Amino acid sequence: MGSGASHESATAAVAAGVSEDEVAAHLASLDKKPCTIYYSPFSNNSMGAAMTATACGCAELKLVDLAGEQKSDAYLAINPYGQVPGLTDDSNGLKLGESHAILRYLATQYKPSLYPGNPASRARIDMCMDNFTNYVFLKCYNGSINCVIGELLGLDAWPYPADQAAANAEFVAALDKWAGLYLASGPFVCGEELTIADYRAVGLLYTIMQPKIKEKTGFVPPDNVASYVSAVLAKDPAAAVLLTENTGKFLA
Ligand SMILES: N[C@@H](CCC(=O)N[C@@H](CS)C(=O)NCC(=O)O)C(=O)O
Repeated sequence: MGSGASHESATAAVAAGVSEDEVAAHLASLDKKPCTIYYSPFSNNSMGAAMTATACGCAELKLVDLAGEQKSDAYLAINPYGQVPGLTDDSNGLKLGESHAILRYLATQYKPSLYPGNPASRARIDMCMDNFTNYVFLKCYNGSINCVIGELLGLDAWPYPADQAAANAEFVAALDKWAGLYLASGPFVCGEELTIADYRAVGLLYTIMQPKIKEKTGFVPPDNVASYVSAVLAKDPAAAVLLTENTGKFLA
């Protein structure tokens, strides 16, 4: 990827003795970034990719209009499932869908400290992200969150639950379980430094703290989740800007 030496990835560069700061300086010097991240402000799957790519300094962000652009032939050539996020990397021709695959690729290729350690450490990050998606994120579709987003977008895909208080309690239980597993030692999911697991989780966790969610559903996030979001945004001001400008404006 260049950076003073010729290396295929930042992982290889760092292993060869190049510092991540040198990799970052090289990326910052480029007129055109190698990657493009295709995203929508209404999609926390894609906000995670947008924040990670911004932290890596390797990508331009491109909005996809979820009114149909995601099913266009041009976009299906990037992500055959017609969803955001998508990624292209001009340096090697890669096209990718699937948020977790994109986060792992971005870190491995451009900023390995975001996906650090040996296979056991990385497996822990993988498990955290999969746990989050399967047991927290996907709960939003029938519970406290997507009903509000659906209403604001004029979609009837996610009606309000018949028993809002029960849905809220179920979502709090899901958050408590995940937070108990991954936020207990903090300040971040894997300790002292941000990893891709934080970028995977923080978009949704920021979303659930927004005023419109409480106004429409009465949902109040657990205190430890709110503190965690504040810690992530304080650590990465660029992520804070992305969330404030996208999710925050939408749900103010
Ligand atoms: N498993 C996929 C899910 C992606 C996904 O559900 N994307 C949604 C937005 S959050 C989307 O593009 N929806 C529009 C559609 O399905 O047409 C991932 O993690 O990237």
